[in-house]
Amino acid sequence: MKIYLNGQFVDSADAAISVFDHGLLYGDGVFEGIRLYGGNVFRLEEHLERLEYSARAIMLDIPHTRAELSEIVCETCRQNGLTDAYIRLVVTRGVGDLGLAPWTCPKPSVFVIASKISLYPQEYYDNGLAIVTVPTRRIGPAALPPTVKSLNYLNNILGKIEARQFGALEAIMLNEQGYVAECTADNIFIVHKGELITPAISHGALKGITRDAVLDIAEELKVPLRDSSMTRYDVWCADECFLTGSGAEVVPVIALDGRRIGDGKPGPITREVLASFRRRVLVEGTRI
Ligand code: PXG
Repeated sequence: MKIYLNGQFVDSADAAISVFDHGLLYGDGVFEGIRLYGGNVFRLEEHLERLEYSARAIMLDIPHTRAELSEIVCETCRQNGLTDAYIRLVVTRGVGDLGLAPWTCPKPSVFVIASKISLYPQEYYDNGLAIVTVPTRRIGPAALPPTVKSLNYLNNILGKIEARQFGALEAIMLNEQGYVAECTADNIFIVHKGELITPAISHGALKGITRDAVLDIAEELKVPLRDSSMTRYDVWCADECFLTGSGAEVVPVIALDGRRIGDGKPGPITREVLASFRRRVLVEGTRI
């Protein structure tokens, strides 16, 4: 496997980052998780824009233009002969002194991994996931805006550990006010009386690229749409529920906290959104 690392393509065994890189020492950096489908990078421009916004938020100057980053991502896929892949694009603060001060890091590190991804097994797309609400709250905007896709994922990792302790693969994280924010690595949607509802970004969610794609799909399918506040009650009493993310794509949820959602099977709108998403990814995107 060839990895792009600071201007070069190197073998994965040689793709090493310094122990003085602040990405490692402090989680000081930003990243994107992107998908390649049938030789097309899905919504690459949107991913690169989000990366730029994340970098701006943490005052990190990405040493590349958007066009350069786009080419680096595509070339990494070509170098590995991939047509379907998960792409991890990372920009760290770079090598610096011990101590938080980011100004001791003169040069950000940039690397891209393009590899196979292990999706949820097909049975979850067919039968749905049972998820739980975890005690760890999604970090609030007053601490670190959850819209920043930073290398510091400990908040979500604590949520993921708790999910596993409850025997679930994914979990709802509430915001500090107790409203549903999102899951540990996915956005959440419910369907109630024919309406599609997702928590507003201001409730502590990442502005997911897949979430945006589903909002477009809902418009195309003429499903009424709302982004608003959402409580666990809304999910317990929903007719349908699904999660979205670059890794998960669109995955049905059939139970929350031991309460069955709808009839306990993936619902018709969920199935339609999933089918539409799978069609879209094959035709939309940047040809590598
Ligand atoms: N919320 C959080 C906290 C995320 O990390 C999403 C929502 C969905 O966003 P996108 O843009 O992907 O629709 C994410 C994305 C992984 C992995 O390695 C994680 C994500 C995406 C792909 C892979 O577990 N998180």
